Amino acid sequence: LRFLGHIGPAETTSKASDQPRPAFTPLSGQDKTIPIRGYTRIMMKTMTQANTIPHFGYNDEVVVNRLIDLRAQLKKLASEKGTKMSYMPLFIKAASLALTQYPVLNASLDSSLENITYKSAHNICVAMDTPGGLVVPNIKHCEQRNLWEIALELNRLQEAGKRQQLDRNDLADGTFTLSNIGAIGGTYASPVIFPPQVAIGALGKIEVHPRYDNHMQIYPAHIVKVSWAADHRVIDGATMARFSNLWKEYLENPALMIAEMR
Ligand code: CAO
Repeated sequence: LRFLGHIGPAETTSKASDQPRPAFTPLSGQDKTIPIRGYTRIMMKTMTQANTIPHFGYNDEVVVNRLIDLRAQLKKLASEKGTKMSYMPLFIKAASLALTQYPVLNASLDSSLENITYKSAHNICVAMDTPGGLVVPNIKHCEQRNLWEIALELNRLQEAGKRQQLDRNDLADGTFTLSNIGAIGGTYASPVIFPPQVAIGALGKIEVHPRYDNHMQIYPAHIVKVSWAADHRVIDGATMARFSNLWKEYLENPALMIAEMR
């Protein structure tokens, strides 16, 4: 467990949807101006920069019936491993495996727009809703971590985010981002790239919908919708679609994902 020396035992966790942000005190007839600080200040800077990126959007739906079975098994074992197992570690690992085959999505563009750097590490950022606002820490070297290691690190970041005590290092050097807005609700989103990264994916809430199987029989499909955005200066739509297809294949057939893990 090369990366896990700093991780303590599992702490109490709760759902993002259970934790409404603290509201401002209702205004009482007077305007109030407050400085933009903390996580919101970082969001303002990065999103202003992101606004210069031509975004290409691509959406799809993923049937996660088998993934749900796998997650249920892992969830039962999670407390023994000192963590919790949500769907995020599975989404993250599938992304890392797919990035191995489509490294242009795990890259960064320099400010002069002359060079693209293919990053060797899959430092996958996770957008987090915290009492201090949106923050985007990353899990370093997802390509080298197993599902438990990703889950442990995600837990640590989530707990540190809630306390607004993320380290500078947790926020630095991310290479690709996933945003699980479905933890709060919704289906599709229009995620905004976190520069200098070149791609981001947003996940909706897992819902049951009727779908046809190969024999044209209707069955209850558990579906998660995904919305990708890529920097169209360096990534074309076909590459984005092929990456998404592979990520989807891993999640729809988790045995394939497990077979490809090192
Ligand atoms: N569909 C269905 N269930 C979901 C789900 C989804 N998309 N996402 C989470 N859940 C369920 C989990 O399975 C888990 O269930 P159990 O209690 O049975 O284990 C529970 O909700 C826990 O969710 P969680 O939110 O604590 O954990 P997570 O790992 O799924 O997500 C995090 C972690 C940090 C991504 C999430 O808490 C969060 O902050 N999401 C919001 C991201 C956001 O704001 N994005 C917008 C960015 S742009 O402004």
